Amino acid sequence: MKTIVPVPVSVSPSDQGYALTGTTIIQAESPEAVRVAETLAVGLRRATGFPLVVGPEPGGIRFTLGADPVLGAEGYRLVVDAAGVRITAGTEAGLFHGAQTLRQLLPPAADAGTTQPGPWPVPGGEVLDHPRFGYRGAMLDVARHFFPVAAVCRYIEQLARYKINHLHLHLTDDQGWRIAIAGWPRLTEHGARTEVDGGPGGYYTQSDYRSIVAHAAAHHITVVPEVDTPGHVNAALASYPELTEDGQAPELYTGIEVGFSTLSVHREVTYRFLDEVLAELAELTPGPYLHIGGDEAQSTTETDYQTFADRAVPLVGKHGKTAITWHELARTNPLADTILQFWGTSGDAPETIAAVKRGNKLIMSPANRTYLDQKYTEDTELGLKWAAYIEVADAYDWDPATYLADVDDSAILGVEAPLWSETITNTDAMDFLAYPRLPTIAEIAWSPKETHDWADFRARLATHGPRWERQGIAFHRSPDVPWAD
Ligand code: TNX
Repeated sequence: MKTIVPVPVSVSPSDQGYALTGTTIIQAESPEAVRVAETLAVGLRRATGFPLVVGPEPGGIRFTLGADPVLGAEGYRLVVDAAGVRITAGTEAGLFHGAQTLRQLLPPAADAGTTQPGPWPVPGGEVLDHPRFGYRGAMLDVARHFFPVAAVCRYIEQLARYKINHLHLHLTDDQGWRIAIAGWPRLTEHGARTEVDGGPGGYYTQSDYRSIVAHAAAHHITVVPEVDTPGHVNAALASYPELTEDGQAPELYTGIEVGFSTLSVHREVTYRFLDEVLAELAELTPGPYLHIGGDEAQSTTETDYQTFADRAVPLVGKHGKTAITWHELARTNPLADTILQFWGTSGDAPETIAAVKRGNKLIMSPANRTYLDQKYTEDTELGLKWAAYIEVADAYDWDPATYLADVDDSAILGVEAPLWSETITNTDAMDFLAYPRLPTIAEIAWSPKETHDWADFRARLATHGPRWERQGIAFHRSPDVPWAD
């Protein structure tokens, strides 16, 4: 049982294990348990070739829903002995996370996409588990390079394995607007036509977006859509010149500079635009959050930035959602329920710390620890390097509650790992940057602080390499990790 990532709250191994066979039944009675059992069965049938029937009769794997105050909204207990595997939780999300742990207890061959010979032992013992932070996120930038629905759905499946429960989609930037908005069709008819380096770009229809949201929901992941404002808007300005200060549409942009575009903060049409875009996004998005960006607004004057923030943040609330913004917006004194996503590289962040004192909560994404788009070392090929070189040990070696002075767990909603896409165009490239750092940040977000131990972590992480190989994940073979064969 010393293989689980993120490491659980407690693990007590025993030598009485269980093995899946061709007659193993997955027992589930409530609709919640049946849904989780079916999802697990689909995953395991491929590799085992077993029927793994789901039903109410006694079975070797059993999912039970039952109140248990220790477990909270997402916790679970898992017991493995000679009689079988029992997973209990107070919620469907808890059962789902327990099923992910069970997958990690099976041999790596269980992750293969084709039938494998087995055997299928599950080591004996008990796990008690629940998360440190309720928000465990990953961000994917689909604006710099566009990623089709299938690539996003594949990422969702990967996130779920490591108990990440929010997918932040960076849907708009200078290089492209990637979500169809019915009232503003040129955003995608024109503004989605290219991407970094002049590739074809692309966008999600509203039906595409709904299918991403549904796939995420089936994996207990909440989608957080971002439209970045008032900067990072060249694609919108190129599509609707009335949103610019001088009424002139700029050309589409395929470079990787930042900070050169801004919405006009003085024209009423800007706020009608944002209001209508947020209305459609709120309608398409069942989750509680809309992210409105706010980063690197270097072409917006300080007064204009303040004016814009004062009007933009309440528009999110008007549509029944909670606003998330990048931490720069802290200096505008936003409404206290606004969540700030911190992406700085040091604890020197007085405006963010002051906002926390006023009641704003944080999502921690310090760029020198959590940015999956930064290079591992100067010799690894993909990625940028403005924040840091981030090897696995660096991604692991920090604590969200000591990064900023006076910001402890109570002020932190959670942790998120952003994957910016200036240098990546396909799923192999996503894999290389995300693995092994995505599971590393997932452990920082889920596991209790007391479990933090590099030697233990790298040994557990090493056992995941063979799993990723079976899943077709092109990971970085970091020299920090003693990879298993
Ligand atoms: C900074 S971090 C940005 C993005 C870039 C990223 C590249 C942040 C909120 N803004 O516009 O893609 O660096 O690492």
